[in-house]
Amino acid sequence: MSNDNGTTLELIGAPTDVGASVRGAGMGPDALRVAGLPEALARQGFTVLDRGNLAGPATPWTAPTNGLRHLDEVIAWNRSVYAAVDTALGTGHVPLMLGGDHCLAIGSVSAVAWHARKRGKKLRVVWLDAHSDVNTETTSPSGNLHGMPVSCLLGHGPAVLTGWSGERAALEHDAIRFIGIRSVDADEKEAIRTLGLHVFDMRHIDEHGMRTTMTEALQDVDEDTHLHVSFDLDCLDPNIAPGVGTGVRGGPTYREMQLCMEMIADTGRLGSVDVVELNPALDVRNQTAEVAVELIESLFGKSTLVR
Ligand SMILES: [Mn+2]
Repeated sequence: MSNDNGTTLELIGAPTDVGASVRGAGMGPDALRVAGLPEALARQGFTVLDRGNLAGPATPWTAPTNGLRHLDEVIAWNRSVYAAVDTALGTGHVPLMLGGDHCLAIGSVSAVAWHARKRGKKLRVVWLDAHSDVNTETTSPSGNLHGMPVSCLLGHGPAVLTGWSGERAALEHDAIRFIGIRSVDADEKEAIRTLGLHVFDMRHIDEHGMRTTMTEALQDVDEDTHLHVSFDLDCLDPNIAPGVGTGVRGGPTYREMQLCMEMIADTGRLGSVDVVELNPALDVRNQTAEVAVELIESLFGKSTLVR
């Protein structure tokens, strides 16, 4: 291809709602394909390898056991995601894990953390979300694991879901920046304080703007940093992204989110991405998937303005 930019992106579909509260996120990967994600990235000069969808257990929709819902199935799906992301990174490719719900970030970020550690790279995770996802089996009101991936990655989740990166904690508390947060349970607020997490909530964005917020969030990203973006589509305001299971009003606007993505792209350090919680069953004419594709284009360096 004449405009080949030398980077290969691997699309890894993980079609499951195993950690979610409502059904439908399992259709997310195909909705992103229908919205033209592979073609859009190819037009930007990337070589795009669509690995198709991983296989895994059906969601049983049973009640939680010991505060955790569908734990065995969550482990199985995350093992598959870990293996696929590990393979992509091992080949020098950039993995895009298409969820699926946000529990799948346990597998993907653990694999990224293992690679970063092996190469002596600093890992920085940008967590774009309405929620802080830092519940545990003792604090979660629902037992749904899509509300717990951050705890697991920090080494505080159930033992079977921690330590996959070679250390108990895949992430140190100061390796993650939360953007767009506006729905935090009381116990999660306590956890954020106790753990010393860096949370840029909607009030911060309201008061300082997205530009200052992202400047702060990306401040110490340098040439030795592997940047991972975990993009929960419920970060967006439900007006522009209705196709999510747990929407919360008052999120970033389309333009604010574009700027967020463009500033991440400007670092030149993006090495892996999750796109999760797209729920086509709740969407309107696939518009959330289409917005997601436009934002992912910006995340990979397409400027919406002429520069
Ligand atoms: Mn989330």
